[in-house]
Amino acid sequence: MRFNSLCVLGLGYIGLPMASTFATHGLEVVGVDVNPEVLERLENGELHIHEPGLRTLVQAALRSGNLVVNDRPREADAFIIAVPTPYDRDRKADLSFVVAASESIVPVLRKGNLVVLESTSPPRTTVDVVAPILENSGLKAGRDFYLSYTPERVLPGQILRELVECARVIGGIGRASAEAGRELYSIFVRGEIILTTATTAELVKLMENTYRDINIAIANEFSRLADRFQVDIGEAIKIANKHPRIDILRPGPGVGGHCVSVDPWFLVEAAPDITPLVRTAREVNDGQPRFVVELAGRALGGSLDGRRVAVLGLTYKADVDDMRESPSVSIAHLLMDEGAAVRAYEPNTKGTNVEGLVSTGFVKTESLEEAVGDAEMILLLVGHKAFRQLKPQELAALTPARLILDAACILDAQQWRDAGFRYYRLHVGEAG
Ligand code: SAJ
Repeated sequence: MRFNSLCVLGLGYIGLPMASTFATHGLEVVGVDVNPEVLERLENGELHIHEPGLRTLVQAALRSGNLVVNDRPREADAFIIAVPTPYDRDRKADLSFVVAASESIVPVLRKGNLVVLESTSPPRTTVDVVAPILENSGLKAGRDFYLSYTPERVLPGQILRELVECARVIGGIGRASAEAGRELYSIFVRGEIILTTATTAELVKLMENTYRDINIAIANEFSRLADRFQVDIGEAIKIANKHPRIDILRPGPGVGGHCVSVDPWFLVEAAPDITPLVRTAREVNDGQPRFVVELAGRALGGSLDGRRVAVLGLTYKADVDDMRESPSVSIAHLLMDEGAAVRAYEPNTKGTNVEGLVSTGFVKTESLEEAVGDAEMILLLVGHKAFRQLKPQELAALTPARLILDAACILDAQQWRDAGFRYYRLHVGEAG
């Protein structure tokens, strides 16, 4: 085997599972992170992120001795860059972590090494940003060392399974770089491995998340139409999806997380003149929290001022603990801006502190009971398992509220109406 040792730069949601998986497949892996707290916790076998099965995997990797952590890369056969690529206030890609990681590899880069970028990046980042930095070593990409781009495509909540089973696209600076990437990833990937160019692979990744964003945007826009025409959107989509070529996604409170709500902007930034659809879809999805708040106001008779609203769910989607870019958090802010008293319950995160919310009078409760105890309205925002299992009688015993707006579109309308609730699913009105 060509690869016996590996450095993984960035020990977040992607880098840590990746480093641990390679380590449990026999490679000597150095996991690199610039955050000393992350390193200290890992050295004690503790994790800074939550993902099903990850703790067991990381602990096994550390126990085997194949995974060690460090604050900078060491010489190795291969390097994987898996650092964040956030966007800044102007919605421009912030490549500073990719640049810093690439620079840190330069002193230890040797002839014959493979460097792989996994971070979601604007088109041409591998060619125009990473290659020139690495070439400061005096070695030439594609000739003296291999350089490829392979996007992570795993779904939070199912990372460990998808890491192994999903098809993987590997784009090289030249065919030999792509082939070297295949040799490395075929150590554990069971899905199909497709070889292409680095820029194609970058674009493929952005196309995937943009396609999802646009499809969610049309579902969200349909929910506004359904409200306008007094139709239950859940029922309408269910019927439309019986058509053999229609598959409308679920409308909801908006699009959050660190991927689908961010990546389309990389395309808009790279080619603003030819991406009006991409931009509009982003704007539609970013406008959905405002629509939900408007519905909440109407359901309460017009004004939110002084009204007591219980928000159920604060993470960006169901059954994860991640609140980054969460539409629920935006909705809580908007409700407070309108003068509502908000108490929110999030079963997947501990503690009562949500950055930016506590200071503005927001209350995050430790239990469902505390959140709904004196509420006038229940605003269901995330389809967590715990909420899908909610029974009307159980909730009725905890709260005086008999008004529920189900923006997650998960409850059985008839069941809640039969139990005496005014139940609305992304519409407000008597029809449906
Ligand atoms: N959402 C809806 N309606 C739907 C589906 C999703 O409103 O029908 C919302 C979710 O509630 C959430 C957001 O969209 O707020 C994104 O959730 P998601 O489950 O679609 O995706 P992520 O962000 O968790 O993961 C995506 C995945 N990309 C695609 O499915 C194309 C994953 O495969 C990628 O690896 C990941 O982005 C990433 O890291 O880029």
